Amino acid sequence: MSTIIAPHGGVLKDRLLSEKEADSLKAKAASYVSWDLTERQGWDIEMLLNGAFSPLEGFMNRSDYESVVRDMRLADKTLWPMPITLDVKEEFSGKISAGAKVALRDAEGVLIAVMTVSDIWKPDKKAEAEHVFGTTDVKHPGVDYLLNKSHPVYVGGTIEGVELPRHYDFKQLRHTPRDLREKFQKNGWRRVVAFQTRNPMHRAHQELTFRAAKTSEANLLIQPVVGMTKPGDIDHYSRIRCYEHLVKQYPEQTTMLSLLPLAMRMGGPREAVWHAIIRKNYGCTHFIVGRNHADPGKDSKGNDFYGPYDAQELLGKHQDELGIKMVAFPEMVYVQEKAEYVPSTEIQPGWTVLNISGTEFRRRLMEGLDIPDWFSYKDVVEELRKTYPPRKKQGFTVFFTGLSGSGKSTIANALMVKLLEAGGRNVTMLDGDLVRKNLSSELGFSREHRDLNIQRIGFVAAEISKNGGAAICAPIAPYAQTRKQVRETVARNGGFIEVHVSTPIEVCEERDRKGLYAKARAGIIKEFTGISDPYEAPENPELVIDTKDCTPDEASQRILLKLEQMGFIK
Ligand code: PPS
Repeated sequence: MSTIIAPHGGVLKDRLLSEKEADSLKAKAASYVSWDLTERQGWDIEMLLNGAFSPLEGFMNRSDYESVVRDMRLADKTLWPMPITLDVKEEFSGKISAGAKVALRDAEGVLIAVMTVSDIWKPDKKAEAEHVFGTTDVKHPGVDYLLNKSHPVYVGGTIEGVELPRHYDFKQLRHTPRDLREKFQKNGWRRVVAFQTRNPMHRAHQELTFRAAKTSEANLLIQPVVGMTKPGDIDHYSRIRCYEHLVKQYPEQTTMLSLLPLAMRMGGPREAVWHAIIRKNYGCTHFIVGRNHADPGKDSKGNDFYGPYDAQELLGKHQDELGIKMVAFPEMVYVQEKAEYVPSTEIQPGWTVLNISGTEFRRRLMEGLDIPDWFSYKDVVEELRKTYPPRKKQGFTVFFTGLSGSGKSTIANALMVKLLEAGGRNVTMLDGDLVRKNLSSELGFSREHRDLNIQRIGFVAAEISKNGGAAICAPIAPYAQTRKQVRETVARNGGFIEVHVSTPIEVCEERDRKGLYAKARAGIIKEFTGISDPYEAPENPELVIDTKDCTPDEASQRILLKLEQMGFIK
């Protein structure tokens, strides 16, 4: 572990042991109790070990935590806005006490660090959410994580690092604060302005960062977040390929791209102060804060959690104390008459301002529509088109739901044949009976088992859709919540079309092709859907088909038309 003093950036404390010390600690750690780090803890520990969270020396103890939550300061009054805590299961906390050593391991069991426990406590998470994020609304991703995903007990203590978490991708773009400080020094970069991003960068971002570098007479560090960002964001692989194209747009030797292994909390103003501290640790002298920095989106009433410039305001108050300068920028917009980008604050009456929102940009990608040159660069758009192919090239799932005997399988089979006839995609059938024979043979019909069955179908369908195929699922799937989960999983990377086969129970029972209804009425089959078990009809399916009124041919034709209308088939 070392303390580095560089020309700028101030004191930096990293928490990594020398190779020899690490080897000896590894041997001792075999007898320590182990905690497997969660994904977020994995990112946090990387930033603790490499010094990006300096002056923190480990996961916060109780007094630092309480002081940070309340006052944005560590117990010794050093400015630090974000709690960095190790949350563990109650059961695990029972195995340790103050003074204990805990081996912190990654998901594969690799020893990353050893923690010397100082405190164990149960936090008031609602109060934490209220103070840190200004809300307890779980629409806020930081609050949702805190209240719904993190474990109930916090453990504080210093850490000694054995090795940094391993990454196998984009290795040449990963640098520790020490690496970057050394690079800046070697390149003679005396002033460095950092730009943080979790989105692809287009011309407006290039213009903004270029201007920021010019006005602050500094070199530019583009530092995209590759840890956790806002749920639904574009994956970092695609983004980084885009940034690699974009850096070519700056004058040579002026700009550098480096990845930031940070787990964001989307905490707006507090998060901006935190990011500035991190940038100072990486050796930067300036930090760009634009509109809606680290913005969590809308709350459950549709209102903004924070004002667009709240982050700038809070960091503005603290920049002198931190010793890093904020470069505040308004939004950049394209003015048609001038054929250039200007800050939105400089727009003159009569100018035609062009803009494409994120949602509109996605729509254009999905539908394979034109994206104008004034908005982005050809290479960047091409890269994104690979990640977001137009709908006709995307995979999809047709998910039938309905009672036993409603006609799901018959329509599903007719649809499969028609899709095969049309060609262009591999088609996979996940019929209820078929799945229960091959994938879920050990499951019964309790709610728990039915949910598990549907989750498995959803998992397979999502993989098929992600890889461009067509999955046809035809289980009963009686529970709305489970169907919703499947929709969310599939829709991340493909189309989802829910078809409610709404044939009334009397008709299903009258058909009783498998003789199951008779057995259910006689009590021979228990928990039978529609008779002795619930069926929750979908509220907003893409299609409702009652087989009383139409033939399988007509029904499958209606689904084809729907797929065509949605753009999945030509
Ligand atoms: S679920 O609820 O989605 O997991 O059900 P699924 O996997 O589609 O299985 C339904 C088929 O299993 C037969 N079967 C039963 N259905 C409902 N309730 C009970 N108790 C039951 N026991 C056996 C039935 O043949 C279903 O097939 P389909 O094709 O729907 O008629």
